[in-house]
Amino acid sequence: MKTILYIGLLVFSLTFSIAAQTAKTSDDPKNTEAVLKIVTENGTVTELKAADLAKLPRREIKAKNHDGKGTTFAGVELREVLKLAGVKFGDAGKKANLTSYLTVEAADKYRAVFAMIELEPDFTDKIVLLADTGDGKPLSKEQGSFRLVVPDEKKQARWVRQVVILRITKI
Ligand SMILES: Nc1nc2c(c(=O)[nH]1)N[C@H]1C(S)=C(S)[C@@H](COP(=O)(O)O)O[C@H]1N2
Ligand SMILES: [Mo]
Repeated sequence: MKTILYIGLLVFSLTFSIAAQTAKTSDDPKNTEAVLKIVTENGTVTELKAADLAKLPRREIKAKNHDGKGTTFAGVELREVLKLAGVKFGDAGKKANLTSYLTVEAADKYRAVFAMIELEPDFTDKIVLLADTGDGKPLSKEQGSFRLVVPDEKKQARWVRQVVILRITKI
């Protein structure tokens, strides 16, 4: 009897916490919720909202998916997102960017690193896009609100889905 009561209580509290989670992450028309966090090398946390990202220049790129299908992704360049947290590129930043790296962290704990210098336009034309649409439609639930698209790579392992944290570390 006691066990049934405990299980009942567990199910109840689980349902309740799931409901609370959903309420927190549901589509808010006012875009007041943080959608992405940037942690810079000194530990400063910048919480970005959808409205912050909406102000950035958008870019479209055609790339081949993991399944070999061509898709037109759209979103903002990762470099531009990092600038919102005060990260510098070009003359003001490239020296520091030579000795730091970016860890892109996903909701499922998947992670991939980029050397910051890979995002430096003086060094490379490489595109690292933080995409939010594919062929004009929002990304699937599995891909998350944002996924990286790195069109010039032979493997899609750094196309991190469900990006939630961008973390910069000094070597
Ligand atoms: N969050 C997250 N992103 C991820 C992965 C993952 O397991 N979790 N797998 C990576 C790997 S190894 C590949 S090949 C691609 C697969 O891309 P797809 O989702 O378009 O099939 O996603 C990458 N991004
Ligand atoms: Mo992969």
